[in-house]
Amino acid sequence: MDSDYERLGRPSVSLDDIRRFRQLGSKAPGHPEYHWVSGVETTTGPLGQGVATSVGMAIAQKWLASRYNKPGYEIFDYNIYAVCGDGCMMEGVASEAASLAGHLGLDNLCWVWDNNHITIEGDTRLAFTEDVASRFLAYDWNVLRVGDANDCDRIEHALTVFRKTKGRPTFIVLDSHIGYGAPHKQDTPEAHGEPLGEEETRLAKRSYGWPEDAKFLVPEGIYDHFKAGIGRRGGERREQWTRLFEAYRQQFSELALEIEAMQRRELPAGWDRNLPTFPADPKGLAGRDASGKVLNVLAQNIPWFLGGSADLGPSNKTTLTFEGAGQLQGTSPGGKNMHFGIREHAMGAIVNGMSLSKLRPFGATFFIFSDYARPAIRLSALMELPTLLVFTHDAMGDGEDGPTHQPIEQLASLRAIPGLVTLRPGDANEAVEAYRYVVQLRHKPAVLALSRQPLPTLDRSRYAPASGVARGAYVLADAPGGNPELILIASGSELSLAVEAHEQLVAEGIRSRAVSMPSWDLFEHQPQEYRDAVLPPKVTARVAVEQASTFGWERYIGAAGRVVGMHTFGASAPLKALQEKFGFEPDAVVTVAKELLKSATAPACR
Ligand SMILES: Cc1ncc(C[n+]2csc(CCOP(=O)(O)OP(=O)(O)O)c2C)c(N)n1
Repeated sequence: MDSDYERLGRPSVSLDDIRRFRQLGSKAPGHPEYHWVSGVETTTGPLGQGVATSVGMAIAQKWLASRYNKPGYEIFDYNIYAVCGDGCMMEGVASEAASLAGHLGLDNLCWVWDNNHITIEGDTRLAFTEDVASRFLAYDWNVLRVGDANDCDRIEHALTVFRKTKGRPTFIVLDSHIGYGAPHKQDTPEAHGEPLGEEETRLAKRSYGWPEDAKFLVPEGIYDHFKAGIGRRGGERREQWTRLFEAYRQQFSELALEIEAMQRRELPAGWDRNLPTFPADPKGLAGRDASGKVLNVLAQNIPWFLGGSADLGPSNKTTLTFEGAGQLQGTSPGGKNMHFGIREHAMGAIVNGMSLSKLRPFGATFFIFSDYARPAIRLSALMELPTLLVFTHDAMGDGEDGPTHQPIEQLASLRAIPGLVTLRPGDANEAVEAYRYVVQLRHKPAVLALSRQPLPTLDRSRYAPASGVARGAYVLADAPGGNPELILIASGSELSLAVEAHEQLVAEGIRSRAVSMPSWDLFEHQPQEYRDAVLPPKVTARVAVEQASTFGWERYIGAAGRVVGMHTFGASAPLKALQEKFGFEPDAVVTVAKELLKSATAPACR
């Protein structure tokens, strides 16, 4: 796997890579990393994440089969296998995902639990004594047991039962011994994370009947054995599939084109057809409402664009309402409306699994609960997957819900994830442009933070076009004649507030410029000249307005600037009262701006 997409016909990991295990540049890194070697289907390492991702892969396989398979043409006919450890069984994300997999009856999914009873601190009895098998039975999985990890016949039998089981995922409990064959380390935590050591390695090799002194030994005949076995079988299967797909292309050319575009992460022609443009409107539209309209257009134009919410669809406005959108359920695996249930973490991982299978999935919840999905979002970025998370209620717009529901540090925290595009559009047209941008991403995930409350739709005949969103920040309104002495910078829900303050300042003869900055990440990627044109270095009087943690804003406002932001958690009250309490009103912003200008022009103390 590389940025040109899977390339076949060359070795993925060399023996030398394995010799250089965990060394810089080795293709055998500490944990399996997608993008680094072909054959690694997902990055794992944070326990539970891999198995949760496998549920997304299983959902995707069924969705793909449902849309593209035709009688005699089983184009998508694979199963998904995941091997998991005790740690995976303890992690909540695995339980969330297993619960949904059971609900959806994903009979294409098989988890094999390496039940060796050992984790880092010792025996799992230290902290883990539940009956895991019963738990999975309760999730409505088919639970099988193989009492000895070395019993290949029993393993084969269990896998055969899996392949024959319909309507339920399969969970195989495989009893095993960590460090098997190492006489002093077997069944101990030392076998988990430390090298066995020279002597113990020798003894382990002896117990296998392996040459004791040889290192990185590939015995005579192994390559031939592989070539004649897995190699030949794999080659034949691939050829068979390629022939089938060629025949499929003859019969179903449109669908074949879709499959190929999807594999390359390209969009179909006309993907942006009917994207709305919203007329100026002082009352405006909520970011979530604009988003809902755009999602419904995109999901119609892009056949493999689908998703849903963690039980907040009506609030996130993510429900796909067009005819034929359908529900994605066990009995209708080809639907487009997903219901993740209240399982944000699993949602993040499932979206990753779907994206790894080349669909364009989205997940949704309140922005505050992005925290619950964050580990999976981080992995989307690490894997360079074009996933999309739609987070609504971007600030204090949910007023009465109070501080538990009001995001403060979430923006700063997501902005800190390398490679993640975090976008907080400031009006309905910026929301459209945000989607237009992110849906074209092929190797980056994106997060949208959208308002709950209506935001004025800015008059674009008066202000700069919303297409500036694609550059991360743009001059929305400038000082008359240019040459500003003050810059107001805002994003999302506070954009119209900054515009009002700007108008007031200009009316008072202050040369103010209003900059809309929906995405730090995109702005950082612009050439220096562009960034300097938007934020001229010589203008040091800068005020950022954002209903969120002020953390990080120094980079744009400099040492002399001020942030109208949040320094505490929010509070439970109607939005208007909160705006007043926390200083998010035009007059308050104007006051801060004037103070700043005054201090900048005050004579220096002697
Ligand atoms: C989310 C997460 N928490 C903690 C760790 C650190 N960690 C790595 S391995 C491990 C123990 C895993 O035990 P098990 O799954 O039984 O693996 P085994 O000992 O069989 O190799 C822990 C706690 C991690 N990788 N991911």
